[in-house]
Amino acid sequence: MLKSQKDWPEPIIRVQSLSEGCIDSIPDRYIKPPTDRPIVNSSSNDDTNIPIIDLGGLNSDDLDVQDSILKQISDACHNWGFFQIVNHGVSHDLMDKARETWREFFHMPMEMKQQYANSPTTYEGYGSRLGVEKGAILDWSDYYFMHYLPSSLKDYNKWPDSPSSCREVFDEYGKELVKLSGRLMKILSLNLGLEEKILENAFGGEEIGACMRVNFYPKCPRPELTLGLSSHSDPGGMTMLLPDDQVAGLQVRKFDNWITVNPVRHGFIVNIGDQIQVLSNAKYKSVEHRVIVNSDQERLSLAFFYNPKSDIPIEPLKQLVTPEKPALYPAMTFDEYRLFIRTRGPCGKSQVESMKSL
Ligand SMILES: O=C(O)CCC(=O)C(=O)O
Repeated sequence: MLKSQKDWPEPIIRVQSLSEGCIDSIPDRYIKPPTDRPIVNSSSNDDTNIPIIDLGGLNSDDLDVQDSILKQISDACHNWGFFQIVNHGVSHDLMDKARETWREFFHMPMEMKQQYANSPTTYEGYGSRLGVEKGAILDWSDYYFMHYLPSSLKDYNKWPDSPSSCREVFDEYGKELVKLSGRLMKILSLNLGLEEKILENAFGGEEIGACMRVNFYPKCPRPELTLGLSSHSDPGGMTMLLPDDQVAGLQVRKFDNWITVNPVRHGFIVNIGDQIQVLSNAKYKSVEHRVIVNSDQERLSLAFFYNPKSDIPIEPLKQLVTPEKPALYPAMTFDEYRLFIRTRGPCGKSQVESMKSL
């Protein structure tokens, strides 16, 4: 049985400090095995991108327009597990402010950021690794992790008080993203042929969880040897990613290929997490993704995770379990589930695959 650990197994080194200090090499701890290394700066002209879906028509009175958006989301979930949304209702100004506030945070002097250094007990605060295995190969990124919901976990003392806009901006951003996530959860439920509140209710209704990880990927002199974030599927319910508006880096697995996402301006990248894979009895699948870094530019992204209440059992919805399609997963709480990535770090889809009971 995995247990949460109080301390990191080794002294924490900030990747940002490494990046500022290294000219043309990176420490061995960040060098991935050859099979995991990315192909960077490939000259391929492939312009494959994940689907881009305009949600504007959801407010239309025309039912055909609404149906067409539901169908696009359904296709994107089945074919990609990822899509980008535009006209989603979140103010562009708020999106820009959120990004700028966090960029400012990561550019503050190290002593100020260190006040928020995190531990593996809750992960809240300023961090530089996922997983607590001694000697693990690490990713080329720092991050800031914070809870938004339930309100019992929301602790302003664990949110940076500088830059001064940080708390106000994240409060507003969280509120908007919870609203948007709720709308998408309804669509995902309807697309399963079920009542629109089914997924939300299975997540715990009013008591759902939400948290955010702001990822900061400093410049890296040897991007072909490492990853900003190793391949993983998201352990939670659904993720709304605000990517960097200047620098690409997210790659999504499509069969044996890695597709680099070309972010659309003022869009969010949405992806299905493991908890929705479990609830839908694998009708929806979480998809592996990873992040590549580059030598010329740093990159920043805000991943907002919309999750089930953490202490209720999550298992395939009974409406989706039949003699022909028995339950593929046993019940497990999200608290138990997320200990895996918190202990071992990002490991592809190994956790949800290993849970399969058939
Ligand atoms: O930085 C990105 O584009 C992706 C981040 C991500 O996958 C995560 O935070 O789980």
